[in-house]
Amino acid sequence: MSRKPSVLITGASGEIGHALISRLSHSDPDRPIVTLDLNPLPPESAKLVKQAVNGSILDPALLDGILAQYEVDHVYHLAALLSTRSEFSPALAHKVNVEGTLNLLEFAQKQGESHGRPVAFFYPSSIAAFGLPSLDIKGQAGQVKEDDYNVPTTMYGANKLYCEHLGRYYSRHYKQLAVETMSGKVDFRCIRFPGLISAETVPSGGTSDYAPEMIHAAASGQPYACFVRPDTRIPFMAMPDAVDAIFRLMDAPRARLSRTVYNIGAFAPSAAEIATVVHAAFPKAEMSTKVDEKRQGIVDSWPADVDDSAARNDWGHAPQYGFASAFGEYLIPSIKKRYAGA
Ligand code: AKB
Repeated sequence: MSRKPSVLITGASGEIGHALISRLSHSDPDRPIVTLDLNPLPPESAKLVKQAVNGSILDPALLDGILAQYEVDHVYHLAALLSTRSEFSPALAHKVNVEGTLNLLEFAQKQGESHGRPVAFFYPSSIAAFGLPSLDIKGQAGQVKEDDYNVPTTMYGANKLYCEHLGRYYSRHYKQLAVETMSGKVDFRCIRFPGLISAETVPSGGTSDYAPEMIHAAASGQPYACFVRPDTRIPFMAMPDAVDAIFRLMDAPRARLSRTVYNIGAFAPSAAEIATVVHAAFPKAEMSTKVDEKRQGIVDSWPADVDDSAARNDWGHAPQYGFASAFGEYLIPSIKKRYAGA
């Protein structure tokens, strides 16, 4: 049994988990990593963690077992059903995304009470927390601030927005009327991510997936029909910058943080601009457009770009990759290598 300060990562077999485990195991090799996921970890991640628990964040017995066995002082709660997937099973999405998050916040509070220190809790929110009412307003809104247009149209977006509030509650107002003196022990920190693009993994179940799907399909020689109009624009970020942002936010002194929830951005290309760079790198790629009106409606409700000045000022958000360098220096070379010989 280990009582060393440990990290718990839920949803660890997903895209962010894959990149986070690799970075955490190098930056802090003495801190054991415990993961909780319905799916087994890929072998390259599994060898970097102390224990990979297979199971659900909705299973209290599993969380109690981890609570008893480890002294967790960092939680990265990544498990979620993404936006497209959630629209097919909204009640299940609510269970996983909201009840699951509540379970993890309770877990963190109990851990903090048992070892007496605040538990740093990272929560990935999303541009899906926004809801722009029309394309005209989206066009006029430009870079949207955190507190504007918080009227999401999807179950996933509504879940993310509510969980941002739950985190703020656990962090700042927990049991404010209770007579006992036990204060909130959760140090909740949240980033609203744009669409993420990784060279290592292909996402599933999201609505920003058209960008990563386009490039992975081109590199692996598969035809691809993009499900949004060429003029569709939302913010994106390369995965290494997303993980870098998580590290910067988690390392920032609490006193520097003026908010619990931060927008971050890097670049905001249209689908046509993405197709052009992908085509330049893979001239034989067969790319077309077949608009899925329903998924298009979701992406149209997301902002064309975000104002991330609070993240830049408070904890030094500074993405390394812009649009040209994300594709030219990271995605295209790594993806070419990945599919070489396939
Ligand atoms: C999704 O498309 O659901 C996610 C997101 C933008 O949060 N990638």
